[in-house]
Amino acid sequence: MARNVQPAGQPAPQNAMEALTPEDAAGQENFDRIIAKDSRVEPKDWMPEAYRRSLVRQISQHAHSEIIGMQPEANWITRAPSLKRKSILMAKVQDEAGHGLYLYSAAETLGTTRDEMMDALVAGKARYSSIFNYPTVTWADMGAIGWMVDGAAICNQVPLCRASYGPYGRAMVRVCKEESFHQRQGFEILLELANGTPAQRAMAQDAVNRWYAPSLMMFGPPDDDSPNSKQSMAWNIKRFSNDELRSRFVGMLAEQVKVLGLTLPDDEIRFNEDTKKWEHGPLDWEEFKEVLAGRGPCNAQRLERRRSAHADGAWVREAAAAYAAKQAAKQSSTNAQKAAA
Ligand code: FAQ
Repeated sequence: MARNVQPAGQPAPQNAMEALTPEDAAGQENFDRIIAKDSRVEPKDWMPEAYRRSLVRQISQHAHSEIIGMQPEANWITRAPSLKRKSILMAKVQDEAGHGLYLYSAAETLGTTRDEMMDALVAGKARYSSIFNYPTVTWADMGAIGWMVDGAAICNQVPLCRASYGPYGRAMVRVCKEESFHQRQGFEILLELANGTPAQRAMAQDAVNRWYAPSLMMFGPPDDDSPNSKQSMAWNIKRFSNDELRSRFVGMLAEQVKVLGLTLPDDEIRFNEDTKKWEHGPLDWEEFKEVLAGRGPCNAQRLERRRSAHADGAWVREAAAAYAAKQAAKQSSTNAQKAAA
């Protein structure tokens, strides 16, 4: 497969088409046509190296988020208040593992191995969503995560079902179906608590208060501080800007919180009739930067847990590799026997 091999971080030549081989120039033309038609780029298609890198960046971060995102909720499986809640929570956490696996597979189609991605994660070099660096201190946090975190994930990911890269868009379709169930189960936990004893109601309100701002920050920095958005939107990977999606999410929360009978910890939420957009109060972007820099409340704990899970799983990887090698040897000896017969 021919590739535009312009190294990372180097400016494109003045006349990029002049610097391309004829094969690459034809590939670029085909790629531009696919994007202009709002069609799909598939793994075997030629693609610009920067497009490939940006997809690996986004998809691998997304996969890592799903995997690290299992931790805050797994923390409550043994303490779920009933067998029903326990089985729902276990299923949800398993779903998140599945999402991580679809996404690693999608990233692998771009030529990056799962081992490379996992090594970057355990080495602390890879990003994952800021949201998973906050602690889950009460059972109501399971409700708030489902309603707000999965809700934010849905707002962000439904448009990604139309991402120009085929394997990513297709993975998102399935992920979004499962996220919808996750959101509803979270909403239902909060609804039950909100209609329970005064203490349960207070616990639900406290969880909503704590998860509100971090869930809004999941959409990424404000548009004028988002270095990747413009190009990602030009390539039809992202369909809407970070602020646009955040505004839609606020509108969704503002309506649904009424059904819960709870409140959002933000007096400045309003629908602006002129812009037709939902507005919210200021967010603490310094806190966001601290979390991204690895200094959030649970960053160290999350990474340590992932490292030990990775080390504990070494024997499984070794056993699977040994089994695969045995099967391959068996197959090649069968092939050799057939060829000789
Ligand atoms: N956390 O230029 P932009 C879930 C980074 S899955 C950490 O705006 P972009 C399911 C960004 O990577 C949640 N880092 O970047 C679940 C970039 O750094 P880089 C994950 C963040 O890519 C629920 C830099 O800041 N979802 O919740 C964050 O255009 C419950 C500048 O930002 C996805 O990953 C952040 N919040 O837009 C699981 C969705 N925001 O790479 C378990 C796919 C920004 O240049 C339990 N990803 N950064 O070093 C996306 O849609 C985009 O990548 C954005 C960021 C919107 C996250």
